[in-house]
Amino acid sequence: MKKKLVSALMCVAMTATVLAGCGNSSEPAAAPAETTPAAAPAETTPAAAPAETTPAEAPAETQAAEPAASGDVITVGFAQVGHESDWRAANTKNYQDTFSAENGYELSFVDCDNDHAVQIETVRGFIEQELDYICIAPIQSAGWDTVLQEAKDAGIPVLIVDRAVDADPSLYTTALGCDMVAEGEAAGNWLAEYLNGEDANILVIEGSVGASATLGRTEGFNNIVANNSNWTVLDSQSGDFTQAGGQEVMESFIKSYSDFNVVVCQNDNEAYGAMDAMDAAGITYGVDGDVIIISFDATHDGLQYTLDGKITCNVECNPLQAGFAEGVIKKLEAGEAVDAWTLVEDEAFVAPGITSEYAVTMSQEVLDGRAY
Ligand code: GYE
Repeated sequence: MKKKLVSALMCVAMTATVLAGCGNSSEPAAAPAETTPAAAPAETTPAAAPAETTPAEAPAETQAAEPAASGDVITVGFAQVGHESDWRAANTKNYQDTFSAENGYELSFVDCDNDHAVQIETVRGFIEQELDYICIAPIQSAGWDTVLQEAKDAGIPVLIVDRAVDADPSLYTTALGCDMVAEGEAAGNWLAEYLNGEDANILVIEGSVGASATLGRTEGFNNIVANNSNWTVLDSQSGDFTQAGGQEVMESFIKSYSDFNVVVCQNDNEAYGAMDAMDAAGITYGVDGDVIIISFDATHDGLQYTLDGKITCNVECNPLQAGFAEGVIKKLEAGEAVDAWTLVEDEAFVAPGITSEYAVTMSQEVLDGRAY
């Protein structure tokens, strides 16, 4: 049941290696339709568009100046976070399927193994190779100004994908991803509705330190905690978005706390590890147990556990984001302006027998209808 990260590991490359053939047949990528022009109509970055680069800004030899219409292959570098979770594996596959040779791309995919310094150097390598476009899924939100300035000086459009950076938006072309604060708030709002006034003693297994997914989900959930005076967050520790990390943190929580009724895991893999730790300690969880588990991601296995009533609420983050990135690149190739920010929408799911204004009730049909 608990998935191993084989497919992602098979695609790991520590150097900028072309792995476009690693994915299987293309799934239809998510359509880049859910843009939020209202949120950012004017902050387009025409200077970053290949068509508008001047020789002074971008050496004439860079392929960034060649539009797709010329028939040239478009080179894209993707500095991916790593292979820490099922979500990441689905996200990687989606990029490899979308930016495939058949679709006219040469993808330089680099798994940065959750190492910020490696990720910065990876982006520098993409700049040196004069790739047409650079996609970055930032491991951490801080520390990006210098290398983003270097990419801008080289005239290479940068797409910040999945997670956010804490940097001046003029340093990159566009950003896209889920609203992590809204995800945290959805989890909290659902919990308030479900508990209906009962006390909550909460343990939080956070994601990777400094990642915007962690910061946002924590902030959003805490916004709702602040409205509920009978809720206490007993502890909050990083499980690094991994199953092993979730298990380790839960084991240590179990040693320190005996009176808790809610465990919030900031992704599905951490929830699998937390369940293993509670199983070993004889602690019951789920709709028929003593502890409510809230998870994030809503990947296939996470939703199977939700359908089984083990995870009570699972807040989605849609990993199929490459279509949005491709939509941006196509616009830039056509010399069109792009939105500064594109929201990838998501929803929440709850175990059978629960109805919620914040979440969809799980059924086999819902699970079967999912693309990941
Ligand atoms: O929740 C987690 C992954 O950035 C949204 O990263 C992503 C998070 C996702 O490792 O499973």
